Amino acid sequence: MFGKVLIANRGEVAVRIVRALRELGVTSVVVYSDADRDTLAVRLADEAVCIGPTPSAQSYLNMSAIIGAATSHGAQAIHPGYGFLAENATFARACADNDLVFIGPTAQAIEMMGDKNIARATMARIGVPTVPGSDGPVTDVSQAVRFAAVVGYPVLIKASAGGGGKGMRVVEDEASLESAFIAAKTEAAAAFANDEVYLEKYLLKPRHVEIQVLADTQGNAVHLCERDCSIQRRHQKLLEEAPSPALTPKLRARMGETALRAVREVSYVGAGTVEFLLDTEGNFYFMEMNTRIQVEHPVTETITDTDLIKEQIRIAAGEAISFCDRAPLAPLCHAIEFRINAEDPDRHFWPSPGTITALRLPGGPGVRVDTHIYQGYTVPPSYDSLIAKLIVWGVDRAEAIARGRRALQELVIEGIQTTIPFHLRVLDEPDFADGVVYTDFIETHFGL
Ligand code: MV4
Repeated sequence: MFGKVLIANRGEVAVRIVRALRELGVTSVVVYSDADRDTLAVRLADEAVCIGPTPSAQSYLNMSAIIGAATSHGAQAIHPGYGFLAENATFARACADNDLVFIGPTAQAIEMMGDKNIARATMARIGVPTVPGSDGPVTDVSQAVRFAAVVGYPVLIKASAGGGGKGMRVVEDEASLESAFIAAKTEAAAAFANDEVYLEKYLLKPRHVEIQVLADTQGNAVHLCERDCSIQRRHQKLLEEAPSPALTPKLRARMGETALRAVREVSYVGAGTVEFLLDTEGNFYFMEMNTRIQVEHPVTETITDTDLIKEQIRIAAGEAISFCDRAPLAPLCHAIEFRINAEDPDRHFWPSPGTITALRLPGGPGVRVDTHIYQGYTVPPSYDSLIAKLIVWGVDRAEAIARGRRALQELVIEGIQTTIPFHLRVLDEPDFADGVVYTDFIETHFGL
């Protein structure tokens, strides 16, 4: 095991990683920007080092400053958390070049999954179901017209370098294909410096179901069931749950095995997530693979009784997955995570930074809160608006929902606006209670 690990992140995930390291008996070093001097991770970590000014380009994305801090503080490994440098192949390589272990997959695996078109082609080649579409990039309009005619409208133009909903265009008919194709390419070029696009049939009313996987360097690979992330607003997840209300044990086993086939094909190592769309007939299609630990990992930790951050660290240190001979194939309970953002749901979810004047965290049975906030903490305007994750669980979905409602009512955050009241409205929707959730849920139920 490592003696010292550097955490290249901030906020609740930095706190989460400090906790895992402490339990493993590993010394933690957290980096921070000028804006984050007074944060909980800085207070809880064994060591802390300022790596630059507030803008993330000069701090949390500053590779040389982070690697310099790791080297000068004697860390053997770097945990990137999520966001920032977590899926940056250049950073993973820079770590290796400086004799530092990047706690995550290889640069090669990050690169290959980062190109959504290559990832899709690789999955199609090994028989993982993909949405009907172009086999490869679409380079001119006439080619797009031909593919669209074969798969049928509506079609979706996606950027190869995109993902997470960025650079996508829905096309309803041939008349609008040319302008959408040009717009998608222009947008992709500006956003990713890569204008390559491909085409898929656009699925109506899909659910977003993703499989958590772990693979170690000793040849073990396990899946840890699914998370249902259908409740999103403009590609920002609001709440996640597991198990998915849409899966049967048989479908779970098939999706899990499919995700593991993907993992083995690319010799994946570490924690990862294979994203699928599930259509209304129970067909599932590979979307993309996230080569990082995700925000919603506590949902999986809860339903499988595991510690994914500790497993990531163990795997990076060359150890085997601690439970690889007894991976839970069925969820032990039902869990829901509510993302508490410093945003005003009454004002188009506009960011609401500021000082937290009063804070009451919920407790009692089936409640976990992952957060870096405290009374008197000032949420800076400079970063992501996630300030807490409330995770609740129960023996079944109904109990988890009741606990969620109860815990959201106990949770008080004063001084800023948050997404707490919006979550209560979601829980009150009859369709949510019935598990009838699709990726257009927020749009259709709230007009947002
Ligand atoms: C799709 C789709 C429908 N058909 N692909 C959005 C993010 C990216 N990961 C994939 N996305 C979608 N791809 C086909 N062929 C609908 C979406 C989509 C979506 C997916 C997951 C969660 C929320 C979503 C919201 C809108 C669209």
